[in-house]
Amino acid sequence: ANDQRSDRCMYFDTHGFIKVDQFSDKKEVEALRNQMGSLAEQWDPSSGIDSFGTDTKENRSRGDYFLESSSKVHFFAEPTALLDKENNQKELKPEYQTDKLSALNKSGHAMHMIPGAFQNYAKSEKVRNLVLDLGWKDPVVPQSMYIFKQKRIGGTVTSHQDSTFLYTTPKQSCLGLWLALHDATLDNGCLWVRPGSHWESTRRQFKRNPLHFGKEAVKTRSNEANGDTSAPKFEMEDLDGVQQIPWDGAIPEGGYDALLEAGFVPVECKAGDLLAFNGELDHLSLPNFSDKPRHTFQLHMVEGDRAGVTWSKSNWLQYPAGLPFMRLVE
Ligand code: AKG
Repeated sequence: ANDQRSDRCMYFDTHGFIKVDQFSDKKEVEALRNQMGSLAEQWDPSSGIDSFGTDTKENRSRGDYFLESSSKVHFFAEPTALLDKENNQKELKPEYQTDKLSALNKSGHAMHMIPGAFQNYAKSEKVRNLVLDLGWKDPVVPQSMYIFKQKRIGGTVTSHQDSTFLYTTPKQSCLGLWLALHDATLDNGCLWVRPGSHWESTRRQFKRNPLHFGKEAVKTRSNEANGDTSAPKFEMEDLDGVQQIPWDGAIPEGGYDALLEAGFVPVECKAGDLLAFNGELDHLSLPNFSDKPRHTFQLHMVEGDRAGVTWSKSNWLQYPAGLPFMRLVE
């Protein structure tokens, strides 16, 4: 068992990711999909909804519903499934009103904080053992995400490193556990990774904009009737000294050649397979035009204070005062 462990560690260290076949059995995969089914069923879109896409403009303009999802379960629809109403409000297009699930892009960011299959999985011995095996010392879980990648309308996830969104100091320490809840294939938008890219530094940091959240901004805000400032809530900062790779964002039309040339490889998975990857590994997924959905559940962890690592105060995701991130090791 020891040899096996060091093999997977060595592969992970070298390439930035590993695939673990059948990490979850059929029963667990079904329990996870079912819990999301009932959460979505209970969700009333008139109480809150927003869209989710991953280009730079969409990243910067996220609003309060996103911000408040840090320690809750909020639902984000595909932009193409929503209609704009007055005052920046959105609603599901009529064809999705009786089938809310089919409109969803993702749910986040604290499924692991409520009792049930998500939490059982997050706290499972196999998750803890894997994470410790891969070298994490004091792993804590800032967020979980359920990505739907729906049949026909499931959108692109542009190339990015997760450390951009889960930034820590004095070093990056993010680890993503991406669990396939359906078979993920080239047809329905499997994940693509760029092996070895985790040796490059984090090239961008997604930050709370001080012009919105800082003291000056609060002053401005209190003068405004609608309680908001004109400064966007978030900014995407290019980090000094990091060479920008030619690939960032847009997915080319027509074929996979350009992606392969840029060094990306597709990782097809069976339902229950897991990809564990370093937060600095570049990855993306293409749209799903097929007639099969491709659900996944993701846990993102970082090192905690007992490993000498600090969660950046600039990260978009901040818990309410007094609520700690879930620890994997007591
Ligand atoms: C992420 O978890 O950071 C992803 O990029 C997920 C992409 C996907 O599942 O399509």
